[in-house]
Amino acid sequence: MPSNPVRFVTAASLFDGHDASINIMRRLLMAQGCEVVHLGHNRSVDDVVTAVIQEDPQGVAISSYQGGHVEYFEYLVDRLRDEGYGHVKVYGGGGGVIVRAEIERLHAHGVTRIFSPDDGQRMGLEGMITSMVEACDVDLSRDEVAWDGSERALARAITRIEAGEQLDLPAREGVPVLGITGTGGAGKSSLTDELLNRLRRDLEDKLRVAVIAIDPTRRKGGGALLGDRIRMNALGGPVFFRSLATRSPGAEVPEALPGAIAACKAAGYDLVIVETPGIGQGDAGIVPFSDVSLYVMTPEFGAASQLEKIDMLDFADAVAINKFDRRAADDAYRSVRRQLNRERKEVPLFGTIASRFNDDGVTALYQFLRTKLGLPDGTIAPVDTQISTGATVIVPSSRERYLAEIAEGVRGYHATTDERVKQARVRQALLTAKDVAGVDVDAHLPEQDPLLDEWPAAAAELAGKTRTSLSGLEIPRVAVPRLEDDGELLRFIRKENLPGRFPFTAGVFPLKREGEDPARMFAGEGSPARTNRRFHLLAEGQPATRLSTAFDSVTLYGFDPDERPDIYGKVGNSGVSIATLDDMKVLFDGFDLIDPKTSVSMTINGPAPSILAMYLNTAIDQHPELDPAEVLKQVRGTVQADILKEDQGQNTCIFSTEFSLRCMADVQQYFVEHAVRNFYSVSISGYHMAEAGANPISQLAFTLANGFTYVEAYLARGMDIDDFAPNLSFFFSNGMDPEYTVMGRVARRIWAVAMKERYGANERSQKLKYHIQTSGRSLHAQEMDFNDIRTTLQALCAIYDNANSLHTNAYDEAVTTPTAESVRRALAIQLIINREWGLAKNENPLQGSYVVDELTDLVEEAVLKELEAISSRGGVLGAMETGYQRGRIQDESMLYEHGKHDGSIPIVGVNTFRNPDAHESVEPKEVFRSTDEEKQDQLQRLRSFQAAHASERPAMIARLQQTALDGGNVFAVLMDAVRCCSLGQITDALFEVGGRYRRNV
Ligand code: B12
Repeated sequence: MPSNPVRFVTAASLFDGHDASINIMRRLLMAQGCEVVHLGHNRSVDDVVTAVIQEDPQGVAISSYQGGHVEYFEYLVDRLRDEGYGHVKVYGGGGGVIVRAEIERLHAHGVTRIFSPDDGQRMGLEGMITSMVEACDVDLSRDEVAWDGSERALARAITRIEAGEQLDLPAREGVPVLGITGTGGAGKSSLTDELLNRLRRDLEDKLRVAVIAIDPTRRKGGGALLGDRIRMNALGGPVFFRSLATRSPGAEVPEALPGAIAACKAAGYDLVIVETPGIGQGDAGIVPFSDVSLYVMTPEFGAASQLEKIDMLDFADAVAINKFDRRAADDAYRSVRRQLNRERKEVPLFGTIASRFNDDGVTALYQFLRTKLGLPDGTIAPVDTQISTGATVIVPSSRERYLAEIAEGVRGYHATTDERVKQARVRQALLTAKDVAGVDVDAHLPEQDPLLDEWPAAAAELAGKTRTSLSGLEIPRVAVPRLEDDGELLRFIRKENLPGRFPFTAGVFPLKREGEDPARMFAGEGSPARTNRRFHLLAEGQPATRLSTAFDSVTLYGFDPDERPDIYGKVGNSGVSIATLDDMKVLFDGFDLIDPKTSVSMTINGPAPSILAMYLNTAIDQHPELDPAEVLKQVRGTVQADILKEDQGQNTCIFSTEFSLRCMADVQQYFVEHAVRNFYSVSISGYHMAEAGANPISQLAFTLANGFTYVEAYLARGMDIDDFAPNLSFFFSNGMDPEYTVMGRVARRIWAVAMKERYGANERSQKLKYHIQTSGRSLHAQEMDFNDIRTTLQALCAIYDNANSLHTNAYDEAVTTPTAESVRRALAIQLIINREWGLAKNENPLQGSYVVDELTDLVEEAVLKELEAISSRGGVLGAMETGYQRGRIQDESMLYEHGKHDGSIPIVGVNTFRNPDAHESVEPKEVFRSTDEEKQDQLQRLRSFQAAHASERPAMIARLQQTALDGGNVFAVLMDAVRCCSLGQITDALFEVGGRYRRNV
């Protein structure tokens, strides 16, 4: 425990969603008594420096995995020094990605310490954190900053006030204070952010606003998560934001609050907003400090009698029922109105949806508060409602229980199976009795089950379909069960069946495609031209061209390359840089995108519609002889585009979730209208959640839940299930745990049963197809050669389970994107299994194993329970609002990482069977870094594209924005827009009409 209050700012670097390690570190920092201002992923140097200036911490801790770390950390240290914050210690890590030479360079430049995986193993997780806390345990309140009203002076003044000092600051009267409080989970910080956003726009940044956000100090350990800043998109300009911990257990407001407010006033701010946590319903602690107070609640307060216990309903100047899109919001509104009317008729009550972009309920609340606080009128047109209107409904409330109903449906299916099995057995027994003893059984004889009638023909289809071993044995491609008991046979048919038959447990195709390995290797590096060469290398000698595109981080976040150091360093690292349609054309040069043997997958999510539009236009331009409509019908591939798992695991969200979901549906609608049948509009992914730390059950349950959410959302948009379900695909990670053996089996069965029984979908729609990538997190920087062994086992699992496509990771996974040499070895792993490995001649090796059957049932039941758990939180979107999935994934990640570091999970070469001769991990001979020349070239190409299309752009951007505002199909316009706008230009334009993503802890 530190002797001074120690504060840290934590984040993942710009365009970097790898937050697994920083989430662990920030939790450990809190556990060791620190106050942590967590900024989350994708944070620019400027975001971090601004946070340092306003929050006045002793240290910052950053993780950076996606390349450009040298530029990022050096720029950070320089900026801090320039701003007068050279005393702030800078810590970082990025696994094996930051190689030893780079660590040395960064230390020499002034970074306090970069922690490598070797450090982690040597010092332990707690050890690393203790060393940081000890070094930062200094009393900042002793260092006075001369009072000039600057952010720096104000921030330090607050630090000193928190330490109990009495400061003599100029008093300023007449500055209004707005107090915001409410129940936990009511969305107070989102609402505060939306109010700030309107204040800034409405008053054109003329008003200086200070925000003080309070979070409780933990009783145990004294640490605090200061989790409001991460939610704020409206910071910048004339806004000062400071997070405070209560520092005394049980208090709603810290003792320093009055002093902090006075300091903000003294520094010349025109409005002070104080946001406090609602600890109990009874608390109205904020009232004495505010001129105007707002109480925020949700429709879910329970029985109307609960309202009598809420003190704030007696004191607040305004009440907002946030999350007004929840079920029974209208009833809640009436009950609260009634309660208010009893005592204080004049108190206005608002219904707001702060999570929705440009919500008119929030605008109404804002306009009321503006008047009440005595602020000047602004430019936003007045709204004449008190509650949100025209709420977009993603999943209609009448279907809110979809996940629970699916779980019930699957259980019901199994119950029916048990019943039918019993009948089949009775029938067989009676017929035997009749046969053997001549008993007259006709009166008791159940009907023959039709599935049993169909069986002999199904089994016969496979007769003679064998592969010959070197010893001359005929190995069945699909082994048919040899069951004599009708009950057992029926159970097999209902629960398993042969591959290609409902419920598709063993696979969605009767037989594997011959002459086409399921290999699909993920690749992307540097410039489009360089990646194009890698693609040709991977495709060489393969009967089919199956490419998978990794984009660099700048592209993943929908931006354009730029000279700014924290952007520049990332151009062409960790993937290929694609900013324009011209880049896309170079990327796929020499590949015929409508060849039936060519299919391309693209890992892109936030800006997926723009990148997809570039891809489809590339295919169209490759074939000037064909009608574009014809090209669209033929093109084959997948775009990941799964925004739900982005919020839950991968973090490349850029637009508001609601806008992203709408764009996904626009793409799907466009596919339906243009008969794009061979392209998957989404790859519903569990991979990223697993790599972020989710265990296999959570991975599977969260992914299926997301998949069913898309189904519900598209149905609600009026699309027909069989028009879109075949465009959905899935993507999982296969790690080392036992559950991975049955991942595909469980996924296919649940999906098929739900599709058939709940949604009445046809057979094509019932088939769940998925890609597997072996687990990256299971590969380590230590004893890298051993990684291939892990990958081989995971690949074997995938192939046995009939995955439809497979990426095998390279042994240097923990350090670099694969080199030509390492990727070749990785590809060899799956080729060896497919072409050399004996049992792989058979295509259903898992069927009939007792343990596999039992595992399938166990995993399935665990997944169904999780679906119910999500359902009870309001479905996937409801659970996301409270960070349920993220929280679960972080807990599970922590469990694994602790086990890895304390040795309770044995990892060969890492925490057991360690190489006695090596003290430091051996780094690979070659690591990938994009060259300066490539980066410059990309900038050049971007600028010339922009210049060439400068005149067409304004009208196109206007059309795009208008379509978004009018509710038209955004994707249809993007198909034109990519011809004259770069990726970053499109993203910027859409931010203005779709809203930005709001991060969650
Ligand atoms: C998990 C992971 C993911 C997850 C991230 C989930 C999440 N929310 O964090 C997912 C699947 C989403 C992902 C995606 C991508 N990833 Co990734 N990912 C990894 C992986 C497998 C593990 C990293 C990790 O978190 N490890 C767990 C931590 C706790 O352990 P550690 O890394 O060993 O760190 C130790 C120390 O360094 C220290 N530490 C680390 N950070 C910090 C910070 C502080 C303050 C302290 C004190 C200590 C500390 O703690 C550990 C102690 O032992 C690595 C490969 C690998 N095996 O390392 C690739 C890897 C980092 N990813 C990579 C890439 C390329 C990507 C993508 C860009 C791919 C793409 N083009 O689409 C995307 C980008 C996504 C995005 N959002 O921006 C590359 C980076 C290559 C490079 N820089 O040259 C890697 C190396 C894989 C590879 N070989 O290609 N990834």
